[in-house]
Parts: sequence; C-alpha cells; structure tokens
Amino acid sequence: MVGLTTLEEYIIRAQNKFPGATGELSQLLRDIGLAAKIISREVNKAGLTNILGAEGSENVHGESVKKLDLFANEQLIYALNRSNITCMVISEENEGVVRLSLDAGKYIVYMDPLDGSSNIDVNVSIGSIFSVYMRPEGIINISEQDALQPGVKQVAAGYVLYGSSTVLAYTTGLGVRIFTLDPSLGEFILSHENVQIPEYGNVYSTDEGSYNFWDPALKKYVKYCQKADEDTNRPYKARYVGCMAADVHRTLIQGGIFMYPDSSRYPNGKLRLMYECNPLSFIIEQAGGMAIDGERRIMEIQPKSIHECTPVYIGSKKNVEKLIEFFEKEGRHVAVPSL
Ligand code: P6P
Repeated sequence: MVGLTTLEEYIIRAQNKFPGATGELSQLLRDIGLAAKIISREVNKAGLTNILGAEGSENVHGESVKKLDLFANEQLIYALNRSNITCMVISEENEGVVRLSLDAGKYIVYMDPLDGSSNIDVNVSIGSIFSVYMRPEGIINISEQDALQPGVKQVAAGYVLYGSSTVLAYTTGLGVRIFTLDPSLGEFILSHENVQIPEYGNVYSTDEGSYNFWDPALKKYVKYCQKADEDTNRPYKARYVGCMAADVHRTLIQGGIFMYPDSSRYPNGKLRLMYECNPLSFIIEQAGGMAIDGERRIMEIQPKSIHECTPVYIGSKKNVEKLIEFFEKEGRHVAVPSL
C-alpha cells in the first residue's frame, strides 16, 4: 500500500534515527499497540458477548468494575510482560504495584486500561491511557516509592481511543503522532504526524452538573465561555463525553479546554495524576498546549501516592491562559513556567 505507514514501521524508523537506541522503548510501544488491537476487537463486539455488565467487584476508587476493564488490564499486563523490559506496572485496576521482570526491566508503566468504563454499556467512547518512566539508576529491588516520579520524567505516553474508529496517539518527547486502526489490515496506520493543538478553540468541556460545587473563579470562567462575543468566537460549544481520553483527543484536534476541577465534592479533583493527567498532559504539551492543576504545571507535581488525584485544566494555550486570568482575579495564583 503506497503511502501507508504502519505503527510498527514508524516506530522502527524513529528508532533508527537514534543509533544508540536499544530498541526496547520501541518494543514496549509495539507491545501496547498489539494489546490495543486485541482490546479494540473485544470493545467492538462487547454487545455480542456476555462481557457487558458489571463484573461485580470494585476498583481502588470504589467504582464498579466492568468485565472489559479486567480484560483490558490483563491484555496490557500480558503484553508488557512478554518483552521482559518492564519491571513494574501500576494500573487503576490494581491497588498495589504489579511486578514483572524485576532484574531486566528498565521501564515502569502506569496505565488506565479502560478509561471511561461507565460508557461501555451505552456504546460511548472509552480509552486506554499509558505513561512510561525509567527505572531509577542502580535500583535493584524496585519499590512503589521508585515509581513516584513527576510527569516531566516520562519517557513516553499515549492513549488508545475506542470510538467511531480506534486511534492510538503517543509521544516520546519528539512531538505527537496519531495512528488509526484499519480493521481489514489489523494494522494501525499513520494518520496525523507532528500534531499541533490549535492555539485557541471555542469548545469547553466539563461536567456542568457539578456547577454548585465549584470554586467562584471557575463559575465566572464558564459564564465567560457562555457569553456571546463575536471577536472571541463566543459562546463556546459545550462538549463532555465522560471519558478523559475522548475529551482530550477532541481538544487536541479541535482546540479548546477540558476541565475536571477541584470542588467541595472533590477537594483534590477526581482524575488520577499518574495514569490520566500526566500522560495526557505530556501529549498536549508536546502538541503546543498547556496543562495545569490550578496552581502549577501538572507535570511538575511531585506525586505522594500512585493513585493520587488532581484537579486538571488542559488544552489550547490561549484557553488555559484565559482561565488563569480568572483564577488570578480571585486570588488563586498559578505558577506556570513559559513552556
Ligand atoms: P464523571 C472516567 O471514569 C474518568 O476517570 C475520566 O475518564 C472522565 O473524564 C471522568 O472520570 C468522568 O467523571 O464524574 O463526569 O463521571
């Protein structure tokens, strides 16, 4: 197929540009790509098997676990275990760390195997999110503490979105590329190279049902989004899928802002720092956007626990900067270094 570049070809070509590369990160990305194809196949036939419905158990956050969550978790852990290059996996579906090849594995992988799983039974987009760190130098007996690294130390991150088509987006710090799965070939095909998020967008995305729990600054910002003004293309459109990977993917392509704020209901926010906010912040920053927690850059947060939550405001630079103006007016200082 002239002009078609598969994920495998692209990863190998990218690796060949770095003579010193060992190929291990490339192998890890290929393993995730394989797991994504297997998960996509199950997601796309979930309605036809008995895989729908709650499996009955709950994850660490007390959320009911759907059978597809467990399937995705197993497939990703199995894929990462095959290549003997990952020493530890931290998953939303596992309370503790999952130890893999402790002697050889040079990578630590965080993941949300099926993000937005409440959408499964109503056929709305769901996703898988991953974030890759290096095992600290010289550490033999790796522990959970060694995995508590800030997002700026990620060596790779990405997501798979199981929507109208299945797409896989990733970055290794050299820009963002997106691949679309061609089910007839069983291959992810390069569809967007060096993705740049629009500098400004007229879409805001948040759960407005929680308006009464919000901070005054956010209430005023959302009212600003809703106010008509031709020069700034307002009122904005409101879009909210209930799956962070889907809402951030739309924001990456169309521009705008996604917000899951701190509130009286979730004082530390609801979304998870290590396997939702950090990886998606890496993607958005690599595409020229911004991601903050309301006080600082998301990727500069020093994590204290592997499942900790954070508020998140992420998207086009100009949209996040406008929100920061509203925070500052209400006395909430935001320290955001120029990126
Ligand atoms: P709510 C999915 O459970 C998730 O972790 C994110 O993917 C999504 O953005 C958010 O929670 C949805 O939360 O409170 O609107 O259901």
